[in-house]
Amino acid sequence: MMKIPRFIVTMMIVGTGLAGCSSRQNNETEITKTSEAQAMLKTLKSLPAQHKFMFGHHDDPVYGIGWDGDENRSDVKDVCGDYPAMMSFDLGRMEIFGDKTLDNVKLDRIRKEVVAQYERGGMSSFSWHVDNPLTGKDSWDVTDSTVVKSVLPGGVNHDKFLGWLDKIAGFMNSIQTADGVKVPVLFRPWHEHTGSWFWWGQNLCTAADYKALWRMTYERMQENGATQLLYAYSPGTEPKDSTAYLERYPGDDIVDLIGVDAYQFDREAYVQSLDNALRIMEQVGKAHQKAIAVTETGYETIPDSLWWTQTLMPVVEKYPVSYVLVWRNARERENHYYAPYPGHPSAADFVNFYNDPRTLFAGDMKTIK
Ligand code: BMA
Repeated sequence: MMKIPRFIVTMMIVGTGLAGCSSRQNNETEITKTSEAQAMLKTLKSLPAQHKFMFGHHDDPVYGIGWDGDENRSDVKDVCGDYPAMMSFDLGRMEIFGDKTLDNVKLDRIRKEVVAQYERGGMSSFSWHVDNPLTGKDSWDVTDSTVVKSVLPGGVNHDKFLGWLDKIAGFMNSIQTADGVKVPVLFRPWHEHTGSWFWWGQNLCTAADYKALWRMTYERMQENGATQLLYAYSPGTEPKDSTAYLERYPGDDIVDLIGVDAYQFDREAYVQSLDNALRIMEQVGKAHQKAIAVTETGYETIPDSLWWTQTLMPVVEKYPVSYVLVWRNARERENHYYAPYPGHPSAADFVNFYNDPRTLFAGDMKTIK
């Protein structure tokens, strides 16, 4: 049983009178997750035993190849007839802009889509390509290795950064159904930290500071009452064994799902590294009782017409994954897409992947146990 942090106790006392709290509890119970978040986690964990996994796509319903902002549209749906079961969105730069993200998607639109996805039985997750709070540049600015330190307690950017976390929590808390239920979502901050291309990456901070960053993030979300969140830990494929995979793991009391972000450049290397990562994650997932998922993957432009059934499926079918998510179909950047669109050479193979009884799309979610 985890130690109950002081702020939770405070929240339990002040939180008992809050409106719209769908899983209100009395002040003898520890509030760590809403009942909706618990149900979401239960579903994620139950899928592998049913030999099923969810297919996911980033920014799926907000833009695609040749379109931007249309309603009720999705490249995935245009190809196979259904939305992905998992959608993901990014919150990068909302901490700066307030109303839109770094990929120029309005927060109002994301909120609406996350609610719609929940109501059709699907799930949503969020990554956060957060700006570098020390230099004012983007999350890929790795010119300074004191940035993580600067946001931790005692650091020059601590207060400013808590403000950014509050904005994230405020947005998450604003995603509610018409009945005032906060929609449960998977939050996946500080991703790909085993590489060194983000300011929170491997060579940019110590393991202790990275873990402290996670804990501070989690605690601030809890303090803001964002108990509808599940949390995903998502390294890249750099760790070659479970010790390396867990080197910066923030703790079982925070993390709900463990993942990997793995992209194909060379087929052999991809298959090998994804397979190795999943083998490690299967062990870690069992030992720590966590769901596992391929939190980001893909082959940019999918220049292989049989990629879905001949490359992706043969690796992921060997492991108890809850979902597999491909990255976005950029409308503003040429040749930066990871899901097929009508007429794409891999569309027919994607339909075969869709028809495989093991893959779940949004319409399948109401039928699973
Ligand atoms: C990256 C690219 C960028 C994008 C970022 C956040 O992998 O797709 O173009 O801004 O993700 O979505």
